[in-house]
Amino acid sequence: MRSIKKILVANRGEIALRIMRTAREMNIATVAVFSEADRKSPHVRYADEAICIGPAPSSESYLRGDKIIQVCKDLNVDAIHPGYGFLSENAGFAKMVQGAGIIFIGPSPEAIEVMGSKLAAKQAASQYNIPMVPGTETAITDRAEAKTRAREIGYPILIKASAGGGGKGMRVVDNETDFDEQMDRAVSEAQTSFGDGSVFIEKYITSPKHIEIQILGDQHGNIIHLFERECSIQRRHQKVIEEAPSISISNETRVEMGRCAIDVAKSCGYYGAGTVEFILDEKGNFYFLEMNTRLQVEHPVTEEITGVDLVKQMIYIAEGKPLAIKQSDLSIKGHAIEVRVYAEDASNNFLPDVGTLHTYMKPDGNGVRVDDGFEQGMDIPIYYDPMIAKLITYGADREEAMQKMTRAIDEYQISGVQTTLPFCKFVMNHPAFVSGEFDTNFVSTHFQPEMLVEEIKEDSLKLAAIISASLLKKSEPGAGFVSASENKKASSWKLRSLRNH
Ligand code: MV4
Repeated sequence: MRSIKKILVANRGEIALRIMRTAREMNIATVAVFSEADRKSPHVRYADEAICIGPAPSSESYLRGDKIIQVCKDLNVDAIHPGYGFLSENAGFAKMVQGAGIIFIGPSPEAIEVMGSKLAAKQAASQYNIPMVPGTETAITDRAEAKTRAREIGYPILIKASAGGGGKGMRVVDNETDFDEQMDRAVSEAQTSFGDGSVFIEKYITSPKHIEIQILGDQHGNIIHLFERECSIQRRHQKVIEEAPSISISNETRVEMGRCAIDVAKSCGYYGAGTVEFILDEKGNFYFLEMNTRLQVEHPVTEEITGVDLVKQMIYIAEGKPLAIKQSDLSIKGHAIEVRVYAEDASNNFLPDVGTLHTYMKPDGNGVRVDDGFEQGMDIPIYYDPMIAKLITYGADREEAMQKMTRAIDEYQISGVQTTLPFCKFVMNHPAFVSGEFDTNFVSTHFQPEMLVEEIKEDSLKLAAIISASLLKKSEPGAGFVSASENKKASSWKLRSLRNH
């Protein structure tokens, strides 16, 4: 047991703020690191101390583990929270952190390493009774043998890179004629992308739902699950809408999936927060795919339905405390939905649309949570993921959460960049989404860019009205976009950063 008094957050944007807020609630001091592109970001102002670690490209800043560890030494930092992306699933970094006598708020380097290899993960999980998609258990070395196995499994099959993840390095093979060509491509892609050409094959489940289970494990071998998140609405492996609970599984399946997720975590001695990913086929059978060894983007929906602050639990676990929550303490209350607001133009093939947030007014009110890392007037840098915010609504049931989401999307006013909000509203009101009859093919099955024309037109009219109203207001003394209370907040932030620099 070692208590944490100061945390460095090795990340940026909304997740950096998310983590620092919990730290502050726990009376833990916070250190931000930032790149030259993020000098004016809210996460930098919010932190008690902030250090610039390099130029804009992440390879020269947020991925510089050596610099980040040096900052920890200079500022007497007890622990690093890596957030998601960047260094969060880098076993080498976690090891370096530990080696420097700093706590890594996350799993052990060994667990990161095992789960970072899909084949090693499946192998570890195979000690337990966990359903897995039929396929090869080891990397393919003999092509003729692999073809025989593919024929046994039955086409279509999927070739996956063992070192891949999030859909990278996957290839569908429809029939034996295509096998060699696709295998060559998969191996060379895996080699160039991951520096590891190991691939394996699985039966291809053509219309799956993506369901994942949140788990928490402590350093004393206790592991609990916090139910599922349904993440099927995605495009090109980028999730757009997530919700909890899933309307597609029975309570029996939920209990069984939870048990499997806990066993997967046990198989690698897991501690910290983690997510075990499954796919569900049309018949309702589920299969374990892989485990993500980080706090995920979509974690808020789990927080909403369970009332658990996952970041707080991660910090307690990192301090060596035993989990204070028992499985029997947990239940699902209500329903939560998250939409990701990306600076992307959905009517133009989701092209990233970087620029300045001329107008940025977020929704509010009962059941609405916005996790963001930007403010009005800020530029969205080209160097990083174009996610502006996560909009989360919570209701007594799914219908109420959807109603609140539609209302919240209507209230959200952003100008200067195109966003995925009109697309999210389209999904929220689509019969297939409302009825729950959707799978990972939702976007390609139900969406064409022309469908957004009306939405966007309506939106820009509303925005024009708001902007002209605010221009009128600005000419009155003491009025404008920013409320008095927001001004006060901004000035206390300013005072804090002045004290520290
Ligand atoms: C699959 C699959 C179908 N069959 N495996 C994509 C991300 C990676 N985590 C695993 N993925 C998939 N694996 C078999 N055997 C379909 C997908 C998949 C998918 C999974 C989850 C969420 C979205 C997806 C979109 C396309 C394909």
